[in-house]
Amino acid sequence: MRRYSYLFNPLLVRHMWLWGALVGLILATIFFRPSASIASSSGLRLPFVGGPFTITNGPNEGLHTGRSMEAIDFSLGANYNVNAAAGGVVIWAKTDSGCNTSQAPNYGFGNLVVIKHGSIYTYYAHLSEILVSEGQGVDITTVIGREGGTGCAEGAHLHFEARTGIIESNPVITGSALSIRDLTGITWNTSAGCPWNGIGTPPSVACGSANGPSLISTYLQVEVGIYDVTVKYPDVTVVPGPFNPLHTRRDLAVQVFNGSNVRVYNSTISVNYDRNRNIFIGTADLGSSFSSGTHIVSMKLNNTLGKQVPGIVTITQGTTVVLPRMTLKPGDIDNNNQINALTDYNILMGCFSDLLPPKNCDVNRKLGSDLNDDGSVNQFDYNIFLRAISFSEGN
Ligand SMILES: [Ca+2]
Ligand SMILES: [Ca+2]
Ligand SMILES: [Zn+2]
Repeated sequence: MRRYSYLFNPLLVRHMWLWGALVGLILATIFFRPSASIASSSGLRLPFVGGPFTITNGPNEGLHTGRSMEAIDFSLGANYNVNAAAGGVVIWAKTDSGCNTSQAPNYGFGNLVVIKHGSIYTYYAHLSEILVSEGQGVDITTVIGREGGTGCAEGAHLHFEARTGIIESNPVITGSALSIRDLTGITWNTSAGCPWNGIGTPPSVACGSANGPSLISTYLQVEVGIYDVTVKYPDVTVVPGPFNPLHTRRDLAVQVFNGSNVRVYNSTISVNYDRNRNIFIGTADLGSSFSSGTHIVSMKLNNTLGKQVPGIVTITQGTTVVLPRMTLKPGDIDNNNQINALTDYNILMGCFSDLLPPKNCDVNRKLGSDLNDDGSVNQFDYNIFLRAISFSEGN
């Protein structure tokens, strides 16, 4: 939205939906003013590639005036690709062409996507097109939609914000704003007083520019399932269910060795549960100076055995290599890369709790022993463990 028109624009009235709907949010944010570094340190990045693009409204400006809402409007160009700001899971992907003060589902946000990144949620509003579905795991290479002007928007722009503490069944009108004004790539027009503090007269020029990252890095896209939780033994075509993991975001250790058997990548990445496909997906960023060639790749989830991707993986610099889906074996509760009938078993039995409380357990042991991630350590986990011991993967 163009800032200097908002003061006298009847659209402002139409935009009262926002403030009316966000009373809870506003009250919450009066008492919650996050430091400017929260969003960046949480791993968010600008949700598009290339630039620089104009920032038409920053936090506090225009239709975002006087609130801690921290939304930023980017003018990328109509139908420009919008990427996820970090890896996560889509919890909201709803079309809505209305511009009404109190109308669900999106209360004027137009076509809206909300992505969950652990405890942080990012919002992408007014999209011309939505390209993801709810429950889908996404990463920074995923184009989640295209810039548009749906809902209460004077023209095409990307309205982007981040919140925490939302109610997932109604993210549009709940939650507390997170600061995103310091995302890498944003240059504010500080001489014009941007980002504006909401006091006095707002600046009458574009408030800055934003240069999205390029995707010239090399990426490994990974997909992992877990035996007996997402895939039964030994037939990988049988998918058990329902699997409702408590933790939709997990850590995956990824190692890459080059043709000379030198380890050239060793990092733990986040993978996110894709409810539609019953697997965890994620992306390892190998950096922009990765050398092309043939490689060996291995990966390990917490409490599963590590496993090598079959065969040799050809990785070409500047591309995204999609690895074959891997299925990992659960039961390595102490993460020493062995499933041991004594040590791992003892931890599991110490945390076993059915009718009686656990004998010897703590938070980490319980997390590791809860092989099906349902919050309890009981006969289900015990059975998964026994099958893990009895089925050799021959790897
Ligand atoms: Ca072990
Ligand atoms: Ca369990
Ligand atoms: Zn906006």
